[in-house]
Amino acid sequence: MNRRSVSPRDTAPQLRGLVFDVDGTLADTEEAHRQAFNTAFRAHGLSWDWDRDTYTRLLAVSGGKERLRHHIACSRDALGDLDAAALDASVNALHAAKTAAYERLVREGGLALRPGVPDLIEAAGSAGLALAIATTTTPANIDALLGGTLGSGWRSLFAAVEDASTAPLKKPHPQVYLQALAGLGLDAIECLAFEDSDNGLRAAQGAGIATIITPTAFTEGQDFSKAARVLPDLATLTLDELLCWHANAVRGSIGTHNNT
Ligand code: XBP
Ligand code: MG
Repeated sequence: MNRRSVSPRDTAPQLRGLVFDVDGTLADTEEAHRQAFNTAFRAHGLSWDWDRDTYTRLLAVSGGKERLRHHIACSRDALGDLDAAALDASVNALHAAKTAAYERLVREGGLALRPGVPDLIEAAGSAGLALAIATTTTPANIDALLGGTLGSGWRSLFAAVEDASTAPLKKPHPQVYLQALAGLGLDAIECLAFEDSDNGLRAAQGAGIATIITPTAFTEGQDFSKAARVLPDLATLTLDELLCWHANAVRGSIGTHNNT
């Protein structure tokens, strides 16, 4: 029997899934989030006003509600003197107002997807890759953004959508990526992740997924040393390049594995 030696390349896992972060990756949304937070503060009679520098620092905390709690604690605001139930109620009310303001901004202002994102989603889907979303943002925000950019049928493009409602442990915890892999029914080595922040990179890495970073003005300068690639955007990225990068990343990990 002809026993052709099987090289690692023959049995190397293929690229079968792409997992996308939302805010900052699919679209440059954080300025809209920042404005929505400030609109909610005014509507609730609060003097808080998060400028870009402040918001850039606060983005180190994933999750809008967690970010509000962090701000209340760090600014020693009077809200911090409330009992747990009253503080919960205040944070939830503020965040609901912010989410409504963000939805209005997105639906009226028409945020576009970042360069290359629509083409990559289409090419990957046509090539039979499974797509997933792994975000710490609120489901309503995803629907407002992707409904306005990919159309009302956007959900059918993604085999799995994991968000703040399904993955309460926020990035850099890997929970949202682990759940996205489970939703895809794929192993980490069969996927690539797309992120914009070091929190997101650490979350995807925690789930074992090689990650491509496209920073924004809010995240440039963060530590992306463990990323598979750092690109200004996805405008010139081709599916063939992705397949080649993935094959190299897998060979590298197989090589590492064989040397251990
Ligand atoms: C980024 C976040 C979110 C948004 C605000 O999400 O951390 O909290 O800043 O949205 P992603 P919410 O993982 O997509 O980068 O107020 O709904 O949390
Ligand atoms: Mg992000």
